[in-house]
Amino acid sequence: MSLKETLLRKIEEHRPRTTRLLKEYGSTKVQETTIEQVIGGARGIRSLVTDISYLDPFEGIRFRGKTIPETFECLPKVPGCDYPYVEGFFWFLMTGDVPTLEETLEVVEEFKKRRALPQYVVDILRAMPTDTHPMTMFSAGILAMQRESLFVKRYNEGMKKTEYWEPMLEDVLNLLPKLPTLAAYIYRMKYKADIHIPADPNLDFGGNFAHQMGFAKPYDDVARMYFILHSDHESGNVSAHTTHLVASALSDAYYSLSAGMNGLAGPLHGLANQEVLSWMMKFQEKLGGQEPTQELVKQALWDTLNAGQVIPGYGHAVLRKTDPRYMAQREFCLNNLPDYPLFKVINMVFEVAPGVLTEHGKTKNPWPNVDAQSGVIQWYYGLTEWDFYTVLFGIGRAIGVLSNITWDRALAYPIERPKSLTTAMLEEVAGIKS
Ligand code: NMX
Ligand code: MLT
Repeated sequence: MSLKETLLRKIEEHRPRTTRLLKEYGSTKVQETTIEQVIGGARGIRSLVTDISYLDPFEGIRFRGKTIPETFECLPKVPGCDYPYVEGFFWFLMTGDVPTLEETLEVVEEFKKRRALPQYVVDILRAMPTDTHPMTMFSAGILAMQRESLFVKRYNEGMKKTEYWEPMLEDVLNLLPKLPTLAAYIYRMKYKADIHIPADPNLDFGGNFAHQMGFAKPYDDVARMYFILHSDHESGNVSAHTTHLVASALSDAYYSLSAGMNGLAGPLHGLANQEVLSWMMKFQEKLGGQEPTQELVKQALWDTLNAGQVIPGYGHAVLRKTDPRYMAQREFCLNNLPDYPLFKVINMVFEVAPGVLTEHGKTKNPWPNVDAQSGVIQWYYGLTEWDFYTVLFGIGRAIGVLSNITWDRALAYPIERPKSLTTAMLEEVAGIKS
C-alpha cells in the first residue's frame, strides 16, 4: 500500500473517534483555567489535539508513542549508516505505522522526484541583501513557492471538505523534499563563495543534504539524527502552534510553514541553538586562553543572569527534567567527539548551570533543552556559521508540523479562535473592586 492509501485507511479509522467525542462528549470538562494561565502565555491550558507526538514533562517526547531510542531502533536504516531514513520517519509520523524498507524506499524515490528548487526561488534569494538572516531567506523561499499550492487550486475549483487532506498531502510532499535543497542553497550562497553542489540522485533526504552542504560522512547521519530529533514536540510550541493556527484558516502548507518558521526564528524558541554557540564563543573569548573551570563557567552564567539575560539552551515551558533530545545528542558526542574541547565546556555548563539557575530562583526548569547540545556537533563537523543552525531546526520541525496540518485537514479541525478578556473582566473574576 502506498503512503496515501495507508493514510486514507488511517484517516477513515480515526474520523469516527473525533466525531464521537464531539457529538457525545462535547460538553465534558477537560480542565479549569486560572488567571495565571490566561495572562501567562496559555501555559498548561489543554486546548490542542495531536496524535503525532506527546510531551510528558518528566519523560520528554514520544513520537507516535515511541521514545527517542525506540524510534531510532525501529525504523529502517540507511545501508552502512547508524541512523534511519528521514523518509521512513516521515511515514511513521504521518501514519503511526513503522514502515517496511520497501515503503520507506517508495518515499525516498518520491522525494527525489520533487526536491529540485524552482529557479524563481533562487532568483528571490539572490535578490535579498547578503546580510539577511538565513531564517529570513528560508521562510521567504518557502513563502515564494506558495504559488504552486494544489490545495489553493482545488479549493478554488470547489472541492469537498472531506477531500481537503488530499491536496494538502500533495503540497506537503512537494514542499518537504525541497527544504534541504533550499537550505543548502542558502548556506552555500552565503558562506561557501556561492559555489553550489548538484543533487546526487543516489542519495536520500539526509544523505543528499550532507552532500549538497559539502560535508563528508558521517555528517549524513548527523543530519538524519538532527532532523528526526527536532521534528515534533507536540502542538503547543511556537512553531507547531503557529503552523497549525495559520493552517486553520485553510491557508495552504506554504503559508502555514513559512509562518511557523518565523516563530522558530525567535531567541526563546529555535534561535536558542545559535544563541548557545554565540554564548560559548563569547565565554571562550573572555577566557583569553585560560583553561575553563567550573568556577569560571559559574561566574559567566551569573554575569549573564545579572545582565538580565537568559541562559540559552536551559529551561522549558513544559519539560521539568533534562530534555531527552539533549541526552540523545550528548550520547552522540560521547561516542564521536568525547575529547573535543567545546564539548567539554558544554559538559561543564551542564554540571554547573542547573545549580546556578536553581539558586537564581526564577526558572521552573533549570535543566538543558535540545538547543544546549546541538551546536557543538555542527561545529565539530565544520558547520561553524551558527546563524544557520535554526535553519537546520526548521527542516526537522517541518516534518512534524506538515504531518500535523495534513491531519488537521483530514479531521476537519475548525479555524482556531480563542476568546479574549479585558483586564477589567479579569479583575472582576478575581473579585477586585476598582
Ligand atoms: N535563564 C534565565 N532565566 C530563565 C531561563 C533561563 N534559561 N528560563 C526561564 N527563565 C526565567 C524566565 O525568563 C522567567 O522570568 P520572569 O519571571 O522574569 O519573566 C522565569 O524564569 C519563569 O520562566 P519559566 O516559567 O521557567 O519558563 P517559560 O515557560 O516562561 O519559558 C523558555 C520557557 C524556554 C522560553 C525559557 O526557559 C527560556 O527563555 N530559556 C532560554 C532560551 C531557550 O533555551 N529557548 C529554547 C527552548 C527550546 N526550543 O528550542 O524552543
Ligand atoms: C520545541 O522543540 O518546540 C521546544 O522544545 C519548545 C517547546 O516545546 O515549547
